[in-house]
Amino acid sequence: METRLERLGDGVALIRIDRPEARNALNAAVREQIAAHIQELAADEATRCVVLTGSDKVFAAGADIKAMAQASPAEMMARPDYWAVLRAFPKPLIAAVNGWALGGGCELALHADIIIAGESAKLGQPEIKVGIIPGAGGTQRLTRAVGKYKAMKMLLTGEPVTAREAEAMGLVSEVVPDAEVLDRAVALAKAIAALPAVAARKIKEVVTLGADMPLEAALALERQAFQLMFDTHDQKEGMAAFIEKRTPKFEGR
Ligand code: CO8
Repeated sequence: METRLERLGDGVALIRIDRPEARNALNAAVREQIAAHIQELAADEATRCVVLTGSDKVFAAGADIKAMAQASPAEMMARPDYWAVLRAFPKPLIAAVNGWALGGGCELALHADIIIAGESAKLGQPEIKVGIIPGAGGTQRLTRAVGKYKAMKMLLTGEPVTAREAEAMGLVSEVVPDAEVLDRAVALAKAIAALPAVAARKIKEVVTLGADMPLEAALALERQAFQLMFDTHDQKEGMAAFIEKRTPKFEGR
């Protein structure tokens, strides 16, 4: 297996990409396995938050160039869209990035809701250097995350940015020492997993869908989700606990 799924307890699962001989390049097997893990975790009641990581040297070096160098457009079109599973994943997803996150690897990180990067991490969209363009959201998610002028510079030159540059442009949530990336991501995941799960999912849904809607429609979506919270156990419990000055006991419903 090129990936591993681990249950860390406290509502957190960890997916590791482990294909060191190809710098975690995302061949069909890796993409299929990630999609299978994500699908399993989406259906798993006990999982509240997921961390996705690579190794300490590389998050992922992109799509597998060797597996597509001779491909025809029809063959590329016939490939399963494993990314659809990630796009539809309703639970918070944290990318823990050490080393290179390039091309499809950077796009994979961009599917996450929070990105924790190590100080030595480098993120980039080098597709232009091999004669293609990003194909899993690099022209769209990256531009929405950092704005046209930072995105264009990365996309048109293919040059990566450092973790600190990525942080300054809003491409990562937090930069930490390399050795602390996974621990920090898992600690954040556990903190999120301990909070009301319905609210977490609704925040993800409203932020993600709302980003592509006109403001008034997005605000209406937010209002409806906000109102729906008042039908959850965790809203009643959270507010009662605040008023009674005690620790809430959230049940994820
Ligand atoms: N695909 C296939 N093999 C790769 C890839 C890759 N993306 N990256 C590295 N490898 C292989 C190398 O070919 C080499 O294999 P071998 O030992 O057989 O020669 C091995 O991994 C080690 O690579 P390096 O010697 O280059 O390792 P370094 O540590 O010196 O460098 C780098 C690491 C900087 C990550 C370097 O390997 C690199 O630049 N890789 C290519 C990065 C790149 O161009 N990525 C973009 C690919 S295109 C893309 O992602 C399009 C996305 C489209 C949609 C997504 C669908 C999944």
